[in-house]
Amino acid sequence: MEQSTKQKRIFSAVQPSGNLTLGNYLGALKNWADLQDQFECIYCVADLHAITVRQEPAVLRKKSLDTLALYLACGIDPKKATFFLQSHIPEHTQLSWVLGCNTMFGELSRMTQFKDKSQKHADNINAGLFTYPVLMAADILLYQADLVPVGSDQKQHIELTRDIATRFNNSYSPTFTVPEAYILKSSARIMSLAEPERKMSKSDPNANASIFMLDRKDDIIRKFKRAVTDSEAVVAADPARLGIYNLVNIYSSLTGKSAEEIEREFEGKGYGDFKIAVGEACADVLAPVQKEFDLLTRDKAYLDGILREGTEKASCIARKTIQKVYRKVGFYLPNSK
Ligand code: ATP
Ligand code: LTN
Repeated sequence: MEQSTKQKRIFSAVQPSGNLTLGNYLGALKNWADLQDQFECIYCVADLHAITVRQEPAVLRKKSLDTLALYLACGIDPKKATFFLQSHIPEHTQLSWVLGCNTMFGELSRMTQFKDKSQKHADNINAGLFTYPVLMAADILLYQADLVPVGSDQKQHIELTRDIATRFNNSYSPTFTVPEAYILKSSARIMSLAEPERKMSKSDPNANASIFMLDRKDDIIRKFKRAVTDSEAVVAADPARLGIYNLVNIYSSLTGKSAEEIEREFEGKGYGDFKIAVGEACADVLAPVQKEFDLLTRDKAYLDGILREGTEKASCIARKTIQKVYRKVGFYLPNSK
């Protein structure tokens, strides 16, 4: 039993499109660290994805390395997991083209992230924004991943990846592992502190809406204190009361306490005490990550070494898959002597 779980492979990625948020941490990174002992893990910094919206080149370069440093600072061990930048492995774009020719326009038109982002960036609805899920499918299928740990906003993309893989396997012959999404319930969708009906997002222009993983303790507490709630003043995991429900979920994910335990802990107390407790718990969880991040980012040579090693390992797998795919679709490959 243990043998078979050991061999399962995990793939995931975050875009270096800004400062990582508490949503990225609870929805993705924290789980990645928890999974590394059970699975073979490959974690990528999705810089190709990031340019679907405009990026300042120097900032993108810095955020890419910062994102890698945050992966490591969360306790993901480079001896156990493989790390690389998406743009360092050309097979991602190669496979993306082939998969794009096996993906329907109608399928991509239904993607809610495309609809959201084209509204947000109405002046730049580029082709990459539209074909983004094909590149994401290529990321996952290239490594024959079994499981993809993500927040629930990515579920639709993983469903599409499964459809593309199944279609390709049926049209040609079994080629890709059909992956499954791995989504934890309480942290699947951390909501904005300012507009709790929207997802907390690193590209939200309102800095008070998101807690950033590198925020200082006083900023964290201030933002939680200002978080939008309601006038009932009863701490409860009630999905109809979006703001307080979100805070209970965050506190639960940070502390491991169940919703019932939290309701009991704050019975008869107002929102003020609860918000401070959530802020303190959050600052306590992020403090060691921030400390480690500071150390890591001072040692660029170490980070570059991790990338070199990871790129080499990931390239071996990627090369094998692309060769198989090229052969299956009928691209002529000369005999190597
Ligand atoms: P952007 O604002 O640039 O679109 P983002 O903050 O939505 O970025 P992504 O890079 O798209 O972040 O997501 C990286 C990972 O974090 C994905 O697995 C995604 O599902 C997860 N994630 C992002 N936001 C949240 C959230 N609010 N709650 C839970 N998980 C999240
Ligand atoms: N689209 C993802 C980031 C991402 C990803 C992936 C996640 C790019 N490639 C492959 C999982 C697997 C996002 O979170 N917006």
